[in-house]
Amino acid sequence: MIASPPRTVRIGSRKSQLALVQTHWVRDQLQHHYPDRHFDISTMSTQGDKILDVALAKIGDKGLFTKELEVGMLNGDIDFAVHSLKDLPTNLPGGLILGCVTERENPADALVVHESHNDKQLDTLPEGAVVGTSSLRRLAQLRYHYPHLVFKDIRGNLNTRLQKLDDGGYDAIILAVAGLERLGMGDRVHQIIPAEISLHAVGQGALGIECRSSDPDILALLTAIEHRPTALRCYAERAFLRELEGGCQVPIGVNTAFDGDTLTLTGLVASLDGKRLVKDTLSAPSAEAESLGVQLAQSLRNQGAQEILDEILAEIQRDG
Ligand code: DPM
Repeated sequence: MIASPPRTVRIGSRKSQLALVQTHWVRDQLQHHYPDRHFDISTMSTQGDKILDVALAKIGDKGLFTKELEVGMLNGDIDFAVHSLKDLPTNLPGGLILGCVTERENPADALVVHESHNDKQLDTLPEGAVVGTSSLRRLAQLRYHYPHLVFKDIRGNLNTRLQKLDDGGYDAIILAVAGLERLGMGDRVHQIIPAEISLHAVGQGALGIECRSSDPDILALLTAIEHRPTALRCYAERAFLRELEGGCQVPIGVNTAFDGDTLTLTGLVASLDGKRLVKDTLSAPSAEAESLGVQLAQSLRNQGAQEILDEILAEIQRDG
């Protein structure tokens, strides 16, 4: 009997420039490991790509950038989807799993400045300088440290945001280092924001591949590009977020590091006015990554994080 040739692997991606760069990178890696397999990319627009004028935190749907791709996987139109891991909800629809996490790039945030501030850093931006971000996490932590700065929403893809900055609508904006670097715009990173000032988002800087839990062929292929230390760090971070989050974007930041097999997780919950920060650090062996995240979440709750989360949820619902 002649075995039938292996099926073509269909990869799903959002259409944004960043998403396509990430998906092509994954495709190229897999093609290198499996020269005889055929890989195809299909692109889809997600809700998050269509709604560009509303602050993300107010849309409130956690699957903003993933839902259409998930329907595609459950229908069998595509076999897996490549996401920025930080955009992948911590609870996935039944039948789908986080099948693979790739090696993380720099997970920090960057300050990007208007040319008139080329000689400044976060510490030296003048009173009243307008800083663009739509991330409640960035907003709350930066307000805490720099109450004299003014924060203003900014939406759109990376190029749109950089254009709005260069056109003078903002004195500075905050973006992920990893996104700028992947798009070949690493030269726009003016200052890497230190973890002591602002903790990064859960999963930031890593790619997450979502696939059907019942698809051993795809799961086996993906092991070739899995980066275990990144995966363990992100499991801890995602367990922390899953344990804390309501149904909306809240100011939650993390940092993780390995020392031998010991994983250390720092987590933070901040109030929107930047007046209160609840922050703590715990360590555990890497095999206990998920329970480390859960434990840290419980510890922050006991230190006042729950009141902050309840207030934010009420505020977002009130503002509709
Ligand atoms: C999520 C947030 C943002 C993105 C919220 C946060 C930033 C939104 C904004 C969950 N997704 O980080 O607190 O600043 O208005 C996003 C970016 C990347 C993936 C761009 C960015 C690239 C970096 C990566 C948008 N998603 O954060 O500057 O892959 O980690």
